[in-house]
Amino acid sequence: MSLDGAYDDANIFAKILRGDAPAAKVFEDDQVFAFMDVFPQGRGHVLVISKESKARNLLEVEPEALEHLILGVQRVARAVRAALKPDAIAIMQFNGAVSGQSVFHLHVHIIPRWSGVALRPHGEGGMADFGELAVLAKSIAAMIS
Ligand code: DGP
Repeated sequence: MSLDGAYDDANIFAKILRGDAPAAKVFEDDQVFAFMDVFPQGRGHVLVISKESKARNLLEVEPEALEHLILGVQRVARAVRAALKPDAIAIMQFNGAVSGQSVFHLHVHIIPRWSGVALRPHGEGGMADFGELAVLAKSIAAMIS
């Protein structure tokens, strides 16, 4: 899908928000939802999405929803740092299939990084064990402030 197009209510993140698909939840408030990426590029890979916006990408999102989203990203990234003690944290976001975007509900990746540990390729890593993701989600959630 290109940068242009209509929001599809059947996308997997919309299903997760509706409770129609499972997710290892890290954090939720009125505006944002954070959960473990099931195809993680590294240990502790979290996704943050807007609950209020139907923007498919950063170019479409309403300013107020973007403000809530990025504040949610900062809050969750701080919790990831506290829980997992990474050496660094990559914040990534893709717009359009050619950039690597595969789910067309705006989302931000939070990926903790450790020195000497390579990142798995975007969209090409295997599926994580859900039980392990649930444990990680709980440890990160405990550090949300
Ligand atoms: P992007 O390629 O930027 O659109 O990122 C989409 C991410 O979503 C990708 O890292 C894999 C992840 N993903 C795909 N399907 C699911 C799912 O059903 N559950 C979860 N938790 N993550 C998913």
